[in-house]
Amino acid sequence: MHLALTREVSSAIVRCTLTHVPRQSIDLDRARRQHRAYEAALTGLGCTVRRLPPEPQLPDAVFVEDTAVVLDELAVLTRPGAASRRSEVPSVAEALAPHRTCVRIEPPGTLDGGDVLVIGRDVHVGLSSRSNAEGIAQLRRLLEPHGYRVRTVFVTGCLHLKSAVTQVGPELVLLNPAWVDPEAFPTLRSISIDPGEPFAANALRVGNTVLYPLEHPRTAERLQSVGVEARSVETSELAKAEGGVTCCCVLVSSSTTKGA
Ligand code: CIR
Repeated sequence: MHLALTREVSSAIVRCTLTHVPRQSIDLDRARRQHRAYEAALTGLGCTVRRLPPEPQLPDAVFVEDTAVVLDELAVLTRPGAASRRSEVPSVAEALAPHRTCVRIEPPGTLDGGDVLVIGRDVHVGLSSRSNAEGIAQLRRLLEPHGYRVRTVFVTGCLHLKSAVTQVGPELVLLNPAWVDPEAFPTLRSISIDPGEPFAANALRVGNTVLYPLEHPRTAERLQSVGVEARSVETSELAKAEGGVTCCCVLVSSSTTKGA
């Protein structure tokens, strides 16, 4: 159903970029164990997991989501807002080339995949410290010819749009109303996170199931109460690097392949 590109946790992760969370010590072995369990969970949901080459010099390279936006028609290689992350893109470009026509965000545009939430033909893009107006304008020019609507969404207090809101059902989003205005999604139903779990809005939807962090049990109960089927994964170590469940893979739908 999906190819899932992942990358092992870099041995340099202790030097990761941080914006909204204080630095805490990260246990590399534990982070890698949790990451392997995450990959196994993806496999359990029907994905074929393909690991990109390791990047021992690039602290944030496990967060592959930020390097590409993959749609059925094409893939957009991003220009991450953090300059330290731009060398993560070439290996992702190489892995995507057999599957999609690839286009790029060019300077002075910046865009992180974590700011891009695709729901049907609507592409919601967070205007954040990582994705600038020029990057969003370029994305709009690249996607509108394919029938997508690109909408700018304002986010505050968090790293990316998908720290604040993700899709958890066909017409349902999970969001933190302190970080994103629910009115930005007028045509969708929304459910709020438990206020005691501010980082709980990041869920990864694969088919009709969501991979969801074990660390947010009260929000998990809310999801369950509205019928969302969730599978738990431990994310405590990568959360210290400001990552969540969407960040650690790039999903490539195999229903569409290049040239098909
Ligand atoms: C960064 O600041 O870029 C990394 N430490 C965390 C990136 C997480 N990515 C994501 O939410 N898509």
